[in-house]
Amino acid sequence: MLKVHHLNESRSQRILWLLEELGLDYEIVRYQRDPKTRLAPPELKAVHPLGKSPVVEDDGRVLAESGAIVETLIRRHGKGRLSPAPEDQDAYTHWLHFAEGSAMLPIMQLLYVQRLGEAGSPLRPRIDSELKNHLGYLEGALQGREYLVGATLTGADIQNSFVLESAKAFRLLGEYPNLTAYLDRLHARPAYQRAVEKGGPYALGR
Ligand SMILES: N[C@@H](CCC(=O)N[C@@H](CS)C(=O)NCC(=O)O)C(=O)O
Repeated sequence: MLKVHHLNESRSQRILWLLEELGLDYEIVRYQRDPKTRLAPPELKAVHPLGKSPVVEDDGRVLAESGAIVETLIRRHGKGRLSPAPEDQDAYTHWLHFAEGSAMLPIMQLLYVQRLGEAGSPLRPRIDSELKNHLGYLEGALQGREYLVGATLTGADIQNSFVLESAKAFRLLGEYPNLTAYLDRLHARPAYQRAVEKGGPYALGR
């Protein structure tokens, strides 16, 4: 059976959601962040050298990096579900990579710079402008659309959900009505809600 190494309040939540959308059986191995440092416990390094979440074991094969996990699990188990139509394949690949390859960078920079307090303020203008750049790009892409690619949910939406949840946690979504409505739509899905029930408390999902 598939095994998800799940860290609380983390990117692995979207893998639980993916598996719920696909209706697959899976086991959750749970890890808790250190309450002070927010880091994963060292046991995760025994599963994968980076010691980060998500990690998935599928038929004895260890998968890490959430975009790769989303792509691999859909290819192996999706039977066509959550995949793009052939003509949308390039857009799908773009959005799948955009989440971790581009959009998460200014969000992580904001996270770290906020911890510096005043000392971080010289970096803020550049971070703020990159946040606007990436969120504005997503906002435009969702104009008049329910999903990022095609007319139905794909892995690209699941992968980008964590970007928007993190942005919302920093109260960055106020000026983006398309992103706000899109995230609400994703959160309303029964499979999303089942994943949150199974994953445990997930403040980012609110
Ligand atoms: N790009 C990686 C990022 C993995 C990552 O940084 N995961 C975070 C959780 S959201 C983590 O494990 N943090 C705990 C730590 O670094 O100790 C992915 O998408 O899987």
